[in-house]
Amino acid sequence: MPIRSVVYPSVVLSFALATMVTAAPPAARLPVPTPQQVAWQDMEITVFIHFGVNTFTNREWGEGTEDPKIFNPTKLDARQWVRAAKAGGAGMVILTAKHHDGFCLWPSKYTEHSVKNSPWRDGKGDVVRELADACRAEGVKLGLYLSPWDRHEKTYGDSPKYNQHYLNQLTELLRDYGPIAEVWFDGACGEGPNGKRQVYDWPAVHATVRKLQPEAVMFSDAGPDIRWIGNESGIAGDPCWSMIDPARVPYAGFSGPGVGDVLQHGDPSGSLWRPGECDVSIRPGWFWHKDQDDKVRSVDNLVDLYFQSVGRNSLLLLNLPPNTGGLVSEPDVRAMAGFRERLAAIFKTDLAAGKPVTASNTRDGNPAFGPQQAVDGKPETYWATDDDARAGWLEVDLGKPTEFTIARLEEPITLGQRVAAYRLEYLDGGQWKTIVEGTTIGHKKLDRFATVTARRVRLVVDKSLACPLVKTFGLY
Ligand code: FUL
Repeated sequence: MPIRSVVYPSVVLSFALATMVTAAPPAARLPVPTPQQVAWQDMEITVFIHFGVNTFTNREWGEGTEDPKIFNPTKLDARQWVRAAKAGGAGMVILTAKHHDGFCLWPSKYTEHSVKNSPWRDGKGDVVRELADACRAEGVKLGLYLSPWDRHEKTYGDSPKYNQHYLNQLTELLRDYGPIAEVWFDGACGEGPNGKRQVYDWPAVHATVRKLQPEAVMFSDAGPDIRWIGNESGIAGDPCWSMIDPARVPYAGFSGPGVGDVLQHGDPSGSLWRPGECDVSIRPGWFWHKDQDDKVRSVDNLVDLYFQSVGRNSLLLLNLPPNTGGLVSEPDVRAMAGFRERLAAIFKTDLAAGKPVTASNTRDGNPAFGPQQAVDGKPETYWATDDDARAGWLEVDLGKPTEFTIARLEEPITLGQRVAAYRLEYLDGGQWKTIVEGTTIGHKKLDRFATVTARRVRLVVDKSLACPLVKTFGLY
């Protein structure tokens, strides 16, 4: 009977599956990221915009004594900045609303050192507003940098007073411009031995952000959500764990033994999830300088940065500084577009996608956790091993000898970061040969190597903090 022949097998099948395997996913290995941290890392590339009085004085650190009248970017077009960022694949733009000179790019009620006393738009302009509007129009997120160190503000160094001033300005920025996805707290302070000593009220600052922009992540050397990677060259450590021990970097600007190391590498036994962000400029300076127009990074160099930041479980925050006209210069715009095109070309065809895969072990023998899940291109599925596994392997059969030169590995980080040591191997004659050895994977690990021609390729996990899980095994 037709009806019976349709119903019967599916009932039998689901009964059989239910009795043979359990569907319980692996327990998370703590700590795990918040949804905001996951969304942040998924962007992979974001853009920094350093702009302000330094653009006009040709300096990197202004002294706070600038005449606001020098700020006059007559062609300013925030939409052009956002388009340049987007052309490079960026999901967010972070503006220096106030750098160390204290000059505010919005008409803050709490200082005269701002756009309101400049000739730009007759003193009626607001760069933060124009950028917020441009970001909304282009579907790009907005982040803001508000320098704690302020060389203009008279109360700086009178800790309670300046802390209030800082909170006032932070409140203006977080209350008046719509959703802010990242708040960037710079740890820099160049006050010399006789300089002003400001003790920041970080708990109050963090509470203000959580209250006014609960979806925002906060960056500083010490997080609380995102950590500095410990250098300004765009290069993450290897290994690079997303976990850290908060006692080792307790506040922004903290310097002490081993801090650089902690920021670069994180800590496999760290109690907090605080992934690393690689901030770096597309030019030698953070601000635009005319004589650096011919020193813009090449597409090759940007791709190298991508491999050493995003490809090491970090995020690339690339600075694109607008010029005195208020536009991102042509060489920078071209480099960004070329960068994205190159990445798209590199990752166009995943040779492992959909190919037959075998594995050392599959969780409960359940195909929902089978190795095929690592090559199915779906971000929500992954290969999982049994709870007691701390090692394992995954083997792809490419069907015929195939050339590849890049491997892409990803863990499902919502369940925590696990893999501590792995190898890539290929079958050569009857022998497995090592292509590369690696340490951590996390959100993404990219390995580049001399071209290999092989049909069978293995990812061997040698060491894992909990049962290994692999979301993506790609070859290019
Ligand atoms: C540093 C600052 O001193 C630089 O001027 C720049 O803003 C960079 C991103 O952070 O600490």
